[in-house]
Amino acid sequence: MTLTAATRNKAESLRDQIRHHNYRYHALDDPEIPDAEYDRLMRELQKLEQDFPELVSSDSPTQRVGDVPISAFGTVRHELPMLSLGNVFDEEELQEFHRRVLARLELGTDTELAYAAEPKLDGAAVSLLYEDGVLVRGATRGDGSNGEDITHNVRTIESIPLRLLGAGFPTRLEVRGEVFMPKADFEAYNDKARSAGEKTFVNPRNAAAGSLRQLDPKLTAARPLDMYAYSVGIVEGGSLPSMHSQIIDQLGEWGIKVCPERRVVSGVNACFEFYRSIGERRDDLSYEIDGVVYKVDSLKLQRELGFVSRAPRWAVAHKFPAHEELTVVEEIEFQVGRTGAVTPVARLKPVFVGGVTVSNATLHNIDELHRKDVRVGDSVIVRRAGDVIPEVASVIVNRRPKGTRRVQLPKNCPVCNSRVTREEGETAARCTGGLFCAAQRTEALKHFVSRRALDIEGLGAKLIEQLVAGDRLKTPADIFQLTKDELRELDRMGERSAEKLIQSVEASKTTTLPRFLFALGIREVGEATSASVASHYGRLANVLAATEEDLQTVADVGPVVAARVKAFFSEEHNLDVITRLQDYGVEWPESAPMARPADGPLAGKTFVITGTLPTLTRDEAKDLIQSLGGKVTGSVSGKTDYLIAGEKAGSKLATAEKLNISVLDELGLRSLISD
Ligand code: D41
Repeated sequence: MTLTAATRNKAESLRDQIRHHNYRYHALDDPEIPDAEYDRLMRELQKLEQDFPELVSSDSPTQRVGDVPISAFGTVRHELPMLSLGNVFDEEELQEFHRRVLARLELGTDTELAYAAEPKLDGAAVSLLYEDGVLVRGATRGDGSNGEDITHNVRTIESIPLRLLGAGFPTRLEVRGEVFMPKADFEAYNDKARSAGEKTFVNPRNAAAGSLRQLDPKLTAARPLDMYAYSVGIVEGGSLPSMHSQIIDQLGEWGIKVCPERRVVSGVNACFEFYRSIGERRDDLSYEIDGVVYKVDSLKLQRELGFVSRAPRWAVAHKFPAHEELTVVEEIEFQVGRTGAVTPVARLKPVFVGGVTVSNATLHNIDELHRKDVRVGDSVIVRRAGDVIPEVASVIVNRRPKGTRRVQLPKNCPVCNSRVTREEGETAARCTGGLFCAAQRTEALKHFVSRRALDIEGLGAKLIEQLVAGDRLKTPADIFQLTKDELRELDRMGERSAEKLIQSVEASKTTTLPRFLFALGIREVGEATSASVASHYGRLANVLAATEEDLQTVADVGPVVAARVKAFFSEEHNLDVITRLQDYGVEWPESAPMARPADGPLAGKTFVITGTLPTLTRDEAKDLIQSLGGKVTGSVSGKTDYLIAGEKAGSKLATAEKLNISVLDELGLRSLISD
């Protein structure tokens, strides 16, 4: 092969791109492209440099992974460089890695070498220096040679011990590991940011890296971060075991958190088996991983193997399919849900991500769409992790074509043309068409027949859409008037399927009160709330008769849910549907309402709880009061006897004071009970 000018230019262009992305990733914590795309650029460059070694220059990004950090933090020079990890993407590349290891060690090709196998956490690598067992310094990995001093921030992470436990540790010990934000905390953080109209994190890794680099440690402290150790650096004034796996175990005994999913496996096939088994459980793990890592377990063999250009020859990362990929937005549409919420959805050029082909991604709500400023034609990163709905994580603004336009919230419903409005303080825009809107009707019906509601098997989404379009279904009650003959006239509906459907409609008539309440699709009333309301009132008549105030005495029901329930049952057409459903034979066993002690020490008294109490949660306080015969409601009024106020009590406290209502703290409540 001859080296042409075109190839030379290609290599230079790849280097420029990679340098740019290194800067975005390492210095700005704001990567522009998904890792998978970065890996492809890097591999393309590596391939070129392999084919044409004369192309390799000492400043090529292949010769150094990462980039010098630029920041307001002090610099820490890593006395021993923090190495990087090579990648393999399939079984063949893994076999090749293993063959190279055996060949270098001059071991036979059938040697069952011991590897330490561990999940590869997707967070931020850090170094923790302990002197005489005391944490004296924390640093980011940076480019591996120089990191940033983040001592104040790592000190706020609860699972990082400020002092090692036990004894026998080297006088200087550098622990290396990965700081991460657990998936559930990441989702909760983003949900909260989204409803507050604030910027969200693109993924848990960014959340961890961004949190570690807060200038104010108080901000880091407020982020739910955790860490697992994966190796050591400096070891002076003492010694450690001779196997990697034993060193990690030892760190665990000194109080450092280590990953519980680690295993020592024998041979390359066992490595692959580990990869498969972790891959199966990937979505169930509480933290995000992007692969697994195999390390030759023996330190003696590690030393023999050494490293090339900053990556050890004795370790490799085996990557999982990416959770983030690059694609193009072909269209932005607005979908109307069961409760009328109008949600922007991106139609995408299909892309394989997280193990499936994705062609739609949610944009959550109009504010989020505007904050990210996603436009038709944009190159975007889609993210699909676990069972989370695929979402547009970010836009690559500098790849935006000319002539794109900002997307506006439609003034009218795309389905029924009713006005679209936004209530004060709500993130969702809503179609005002109610059940007149075919989309809301369709979604309400899908919900009504779903597995956790009336569970009508065979009445799928496509069928409901057909029946709504043909005006055969307007309300859930109409389902029970469908006849076999009219079903048979529908597309793809044979005699037998029609027969079976009629049977499952018939079977669904015998249900339970919690299912029935849930099936009605009252806003904010999910499965748990339905169950709670059902067991509180025992029979539907009691639910219908309950006042808003009384509804608030149900466990987990606050003022918002109580208002939604009351509003639903105040609508004449909803009551009509319920009557018709019962007329057609929908039934459930009824029971007596939950016993409410009428003679407890708090009988006849109405309480409101606000703020944070020192030892009880609000629900615990509510249970306590109710178990003693008291009533708990959500808002302060003339009927309130006591306000139980904890820390950060707000407007309710002011109202109570204005109305001259007795205010007690938790201690006051307890003494009221013991009187
Ligand atoms: O969980 C990880 N992210 C992880 C990263 C791990 N389990 N082990 C690792 N081992 C190494 C060597 C083999 C170099 C000690 C690593 C990393 N390195 C690593 N993390 C970031 C760059 C390299």
